[in-house]
Amino acid sequence: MSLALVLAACKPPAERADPSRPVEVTLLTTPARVGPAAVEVRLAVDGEPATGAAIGIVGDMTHAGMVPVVAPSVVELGGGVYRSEGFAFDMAGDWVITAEVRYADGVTRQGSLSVSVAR
Ligand SMILES: [Cu+2]
Repeated sequence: MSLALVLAACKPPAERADPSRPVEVTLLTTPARVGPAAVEVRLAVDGEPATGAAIGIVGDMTHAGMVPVVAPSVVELGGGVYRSEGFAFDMAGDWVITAEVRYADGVTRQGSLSVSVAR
């Protein structure tokens, strides 16, 4: 328990939830299976769609010893909606997809989604 508290305390400000800048991560390819998967990220700032942001999408498994999967690119569709290109799950199990966002004004935030991936 004390370890969890220490880890939580060490999180940089960018990883904390910010109600004024929600980062909504959605898996469009369902059910989640090993292979290509489309990930969508929706951004808003104070209730308005956030355009012109740069986003990196990374998938990590919850067990040790795995190389993270990085989406080669993320395209902006407009209206605060962004979509990964080339992301793929390479193993069945529990994953956390993290979107690292840099807004047009330079502010950074993160959003994440936990996914159970089937074979
Ligand atoms: Cu794994």
